[in-house]
Amino acid sequence: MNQKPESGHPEQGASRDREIVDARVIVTCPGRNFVTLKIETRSGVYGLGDATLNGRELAVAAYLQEHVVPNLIGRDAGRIEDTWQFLYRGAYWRRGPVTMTAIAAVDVALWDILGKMAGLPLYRLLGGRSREGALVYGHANGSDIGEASEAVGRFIEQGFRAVRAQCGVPGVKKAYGISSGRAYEPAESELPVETVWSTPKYLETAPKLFERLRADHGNDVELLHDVHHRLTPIEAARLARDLEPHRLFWLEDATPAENQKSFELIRKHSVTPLAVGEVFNSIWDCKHLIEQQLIDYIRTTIVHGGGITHVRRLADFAALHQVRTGFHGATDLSPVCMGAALHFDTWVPNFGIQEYMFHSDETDAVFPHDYVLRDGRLYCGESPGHGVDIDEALAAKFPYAPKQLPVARLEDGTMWDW
Ligand code: GCO
Ligand code: MG
Repeated sequence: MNQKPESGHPEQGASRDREIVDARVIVTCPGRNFVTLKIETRSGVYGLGDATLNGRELAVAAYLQEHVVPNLIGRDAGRIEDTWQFLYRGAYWRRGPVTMTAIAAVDVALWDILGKMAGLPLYRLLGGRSREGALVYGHANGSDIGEASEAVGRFIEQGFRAVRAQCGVPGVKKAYGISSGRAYEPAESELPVETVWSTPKYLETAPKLFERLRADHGNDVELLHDVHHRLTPIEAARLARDLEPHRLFWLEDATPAENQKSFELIRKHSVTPLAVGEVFNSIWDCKHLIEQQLIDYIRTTIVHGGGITHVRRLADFAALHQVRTGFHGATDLSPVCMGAALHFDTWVPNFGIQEYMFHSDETDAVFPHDYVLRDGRLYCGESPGHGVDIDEALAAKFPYAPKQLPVARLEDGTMWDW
């Protein structure tokens, strides 16, 4: 890869400093698995990128180790766009969650290096502040409606202005999003847990949950709900219409979105705002949804959407169609992704909301960071780059443990969407 500047080139010294001399994939499991890419330059400045894909961590680690890292050594870390184009076009087998998560890890690490070399926090490199803090939503859940309402109350007491609410469904053994004590962590076993799903029972319960939440907590708190891809378009339209009186901030993943046109059916029947995209990995997964204004929030985040370089294009395209960002931010996205996302949230003009689930204390110790939660908003720090580091010695103490996400079947055994 001929990137060496001609002798006497004005940039010669600087670009030598930016030369990538090492890139390492760090897999650690402080309570759950994370994959991190660390790119080091000749100057000693290094950058970090999150490469975690829940349940498929080693696929991304191998993609990086075998197919990306050898191409990075000797490159100019300052050529962020060119590296992105090289990794995207050069993959030949374009897009997909593994490829785009690997590209994202490189991209974020290079933006982190740029910030550190420039002595600027990432949001300054993107265009400066559009807001002080990023409105966040927490995850409240309960085994039944009463417990869920109590959990929502606790988040309101902690200062959250927006809360996602999920509750158990009578007759459904393991409904989505219901934690057993500690923070909800779906990847709980080496092989997928098989769960049984009943849409009729769910459609009976969900409207009652939000009727109760509005009765208990009033209209000021923003309420969100995640269907997690489980309804057909017409069922999603029914739920969105049934929830209209409760004025949700958004209804998420109402139906699987490979068929982007299916959202036209939901839109025709309801004004409940719609969010989708945590499983998307490129602008092409949501182009129709956005340009036809079939959704209100796009959830595709930095770690799975090809990094800052691609998600910035996606956010700008969304802005043209009055669609706002609502980044995915579950515990299976590392603090490195959260750090980069918060800088993006601080800059992006069409910001909507940021999902925020508390990481475990072990995770926070492995990934020291400078972002802080205050009065229902997350504030990125002023450190150069994205403000998140990794304690490699501590990370080494948490070996990888194979974990996969659950699967779901209908009561008659039909394979369904988890
Ligand atoms: C969310 C997501 C998570 C996912 C998890 C998968 O809205 O935060 O739906 O709950 O299930 O990120 O790894
Ligand atoms: Mg979700």
